Amino acid sequence: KSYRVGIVGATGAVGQEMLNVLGNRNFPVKELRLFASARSAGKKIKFKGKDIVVEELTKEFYKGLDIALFSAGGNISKEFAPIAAQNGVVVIDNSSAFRMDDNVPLVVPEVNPEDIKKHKGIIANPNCSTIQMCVALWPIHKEFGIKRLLVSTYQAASGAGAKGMQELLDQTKAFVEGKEIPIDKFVHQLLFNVIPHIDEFTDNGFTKEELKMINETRKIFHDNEIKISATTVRVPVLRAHSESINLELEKKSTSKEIRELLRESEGVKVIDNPKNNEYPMPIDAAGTYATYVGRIRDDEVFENGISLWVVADQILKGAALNAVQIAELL
Ligand code: A2P
Ligand code: 11C
Repeated sequence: KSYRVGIVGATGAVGQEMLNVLGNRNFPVKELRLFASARSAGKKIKFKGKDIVVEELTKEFYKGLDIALFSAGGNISKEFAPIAAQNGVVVIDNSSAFRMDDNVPLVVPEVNPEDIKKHKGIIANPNCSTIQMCVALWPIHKEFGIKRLLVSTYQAASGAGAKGMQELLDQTKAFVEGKEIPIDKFVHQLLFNVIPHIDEFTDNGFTKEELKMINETRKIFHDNEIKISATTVRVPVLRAHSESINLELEKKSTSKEIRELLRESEGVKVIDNPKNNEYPMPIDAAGTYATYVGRIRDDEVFENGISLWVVADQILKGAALNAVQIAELL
């Protein structure tokens, strides 16, 4: 069997990679349709050597589709995803619009694939920084139980989409040419800076990005007992997010055991040879599918403490790849 697939937001950073991942993984596509704003309508994009013309997204877009992959922002998802779902199209939505909705499964295929069965037309793809953390921590949680989790992120410009990456490049060019640094997508200059602010601030002082990491992880793990705190930070990296994670575990373990466990875990690659300067870095993770873990160490800061470092291409595993993996499970 093969499927009629639509990509909403096909011209965006994630949409483009959805196209690549569908092709690279030989997803059984009978027909592929691409949707974006009126600005992009008529533009041609290649899929498996053939040109596909981008269509403007309208309320009729769902007709003739089996699956729709959405990555055009929360407002577009809120408006168009329910229309598709009500008409029998299964939506895999990369935005934050429906993630915490009780009727919407929130799925990382390496962690909770069985949740897909409960869908009522919409399946949510988690936030990128959440996905890579869940892939790395789920095997540890299953085996040793995570009681407390502290995470600080180092998130690339690509998290803000194609325009985010372009802004970092434009700022670099302006700096080299001695021109005024353009600031638009990020609230401050990102070049030569770090910005401890991703998404909007909420009343409790945390940003929405931080709350996504906390709440989505609990939903995906089906565990509301884990104590989680997050600080999410934008860094002047083009692509791939990094995370520093400190864990307090229920059961005693050693860094050696954790390293061996992760070596056997689905979707994870361990790179942990600090004596040879080998550890995961965003520059190496960019463009690849795995979630990389390194710097695994016993940490006396907590009882049964373990610290580690996690890196993944958040456009791929954090978005496009995870969405296509969900479609494959479907
Ligand atoms: P477009 O390129 O026509 O603006 P990114 O996350 O990289 O910024 O990409 C956002 C994606 O969402 C793009 O494909 C963009 O299309 C799409 N998009 C933005 N606004 C709309 C809209 N009003 N209707 C349909 N697609 C939209
Ligand atoms: C970032 N994680 O890096 C954000 C982007 O909830 O899907 C994804 C926002 C979301 O900026």
